[in-house]
Amino acid sequence: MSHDDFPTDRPAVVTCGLPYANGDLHIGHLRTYVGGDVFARALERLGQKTAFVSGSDMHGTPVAVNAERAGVSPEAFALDWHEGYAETFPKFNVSFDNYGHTHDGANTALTKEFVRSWIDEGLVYEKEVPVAWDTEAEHPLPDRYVEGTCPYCGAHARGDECDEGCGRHLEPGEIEDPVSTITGNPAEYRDRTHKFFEVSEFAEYLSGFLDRVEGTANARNQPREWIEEGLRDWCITRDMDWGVDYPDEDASDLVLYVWVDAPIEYVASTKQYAERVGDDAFDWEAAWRATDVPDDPTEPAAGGGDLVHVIGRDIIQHHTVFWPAMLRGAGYAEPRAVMASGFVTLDGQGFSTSRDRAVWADEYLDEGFHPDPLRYYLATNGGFQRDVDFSWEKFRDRVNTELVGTVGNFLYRSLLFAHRNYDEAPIADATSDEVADRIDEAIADFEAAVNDYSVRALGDAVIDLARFGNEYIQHSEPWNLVDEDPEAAAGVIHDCVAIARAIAVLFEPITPAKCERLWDQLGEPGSVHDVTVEAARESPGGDLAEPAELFEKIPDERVADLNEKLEARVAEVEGDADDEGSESGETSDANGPNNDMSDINPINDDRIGFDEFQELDLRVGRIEAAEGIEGADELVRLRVDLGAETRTIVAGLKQLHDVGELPDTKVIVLANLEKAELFGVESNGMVLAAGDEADLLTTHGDAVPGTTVW
Ligand code: B3M
Ligand code: ZN
Repeated sequence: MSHDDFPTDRPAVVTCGLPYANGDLHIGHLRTYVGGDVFARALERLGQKTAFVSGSDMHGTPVAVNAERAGVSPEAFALDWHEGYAETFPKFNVSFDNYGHTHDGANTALTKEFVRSWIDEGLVYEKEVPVAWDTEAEHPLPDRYVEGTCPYCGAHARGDECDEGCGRHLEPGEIEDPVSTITGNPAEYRDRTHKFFEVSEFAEYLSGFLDRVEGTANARNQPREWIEEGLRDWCITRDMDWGVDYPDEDASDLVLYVWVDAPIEYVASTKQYAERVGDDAFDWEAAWRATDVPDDPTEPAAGGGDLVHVIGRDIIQHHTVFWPAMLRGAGYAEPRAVMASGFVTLDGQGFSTSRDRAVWADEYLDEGFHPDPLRYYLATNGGFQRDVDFSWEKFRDRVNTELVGTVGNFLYRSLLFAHRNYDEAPIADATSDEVADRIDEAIADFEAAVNDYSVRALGDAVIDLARFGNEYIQHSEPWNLVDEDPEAAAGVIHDCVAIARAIAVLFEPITPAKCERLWDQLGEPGSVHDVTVEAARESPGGDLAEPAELFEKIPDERVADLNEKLEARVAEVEGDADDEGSESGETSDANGPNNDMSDINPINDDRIGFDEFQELDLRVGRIEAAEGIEGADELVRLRVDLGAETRTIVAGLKQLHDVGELPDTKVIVLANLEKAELFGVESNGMVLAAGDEADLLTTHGDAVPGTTVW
């Protein structure tokens, strides 16, 4: 089933993964929230009724462990961080319609309702499982209280997730060589009775769901492997005090696993929003509840709205396997899309809270930077699912070139000229056809970006329009026309103001506060946050205010100063303590190379001769078979027909392509590349692909496998 394009006549809900209420936010964390906010605003600009919700994740061991270290109760600890987040997000113009938390009554009540419906449906059973135990502290060791070795890939892992290796969720009892994080002692396994949710019942349903779900390619493709290798039931209780109590007397000593009540907050938070604004403004049940759940597992439930989850790429399994099963089991609608963002690295390396190697959210603002340039950087620096790198140099370059040089420059020269030469917005009869068409094209690009779940393409739509604006004003030379042909000059300026107005509307999702200021400068009534893209087509008519530069250039000295501060801080911490390395759960080199391939590199001026080119043996190939490689979350093993022979080639395509659809694709292969061993597989050649999304190079005619490529 393919979904209707946005905007639809259903209510949409955009959610952001809930931050654990357990520590400071740095700009790496902000990527998902900015991405979600941009997407929600873009939907609203298309006229889609949208609720944008999230909340703090208050429960579980991520909070309990840190609260224990801080010597305070988990509740007080989590509430404190929660209040901080609730203040920080709006400072970055991340404007949730509701930002709740998982410990409030709305969520705990709804969570219990979910669990009761699963019990009623016969989807919950009891089983004895080995639970890690610290015999010295006499303490059960759920989740982050235990560390050890992942049984799937051998990486160092936490009790419930292989955070440094294959990314899989781990069930209690699975981790090998368990060690207590309380005492550092080897842990013992003890049998305990726990409750299980029958995820295995949903295998057929989930496989169909993955065919339907939209969003980024990693979220659509990665889970197939987990389903194909067989779904295990999910332990939904823990031996802890902190959490939502299991809603049944026979297990009153257990709390629910944090991943049960956490996503339910998406629903609870929407409900809180609806209760505040009234059902007419937003009907949470129409958005979330199914009107009918068919018995046939291949059929989606009827009813519901357009649910879009924006998350980090480390929690794809929770959102594409457990969560859809949880929803289906409780009579709710299914997600329409999952957008999973890559991580952010800092100057090529992981952020590290313990080493203070981070650009903190508050610090960024305290340095006097406006939030919108950071939003622009985070939203557009790479495809959403790719890891991106932040450095002050790269930030400066993007701000100075694109925001100041392209957008700001166009706006300032157009509006200044208009303001100086005309008392009010220069009203020609209408926008010229050329400019009206170009604005229509930008609107079409914007709509396509939303339907493609690409926040980056939303930015491109505006930058391209501003580039056009600069060329247009440059070649039309209104400053020369103003005396000779004032009417023609007024026409050009009208066109430029029309482009400026369209920029204000179309750039609103990414730089909302700056666009509101631009809207005021244009003398437009109301708020740009309330208009739809149709407003980008309307003729400008406001009284122009004296324009001011919209974006500020970042001088080189500023960058040097910021780098020095960061280095000094890291050196100070390193002087104080041994290097602990990147903390688990934070971005680090282990999360993949710096894939910041987004910027178009200048073309290499170092020429090579034709002879050197001929040394590359490039051939047409045809993929015969493709499969994932155990333990490698990006790699696939391809069997490629090269005419004279068939080769095994390893390629980093797993997160970017549907592996099942690769066979029969024609590709271009560098056939005489040295062999290399990757995850135990010998790769004999390289498949060529372009850019961030690994767009595979192919042929457009009938060239057969083995044909040489020149
Ligand atoms: N609290 C944070 C994380 O694992 C976790 C997300 C919950 S989303 C429902 O990234
Ligand atoms: Zn693993």
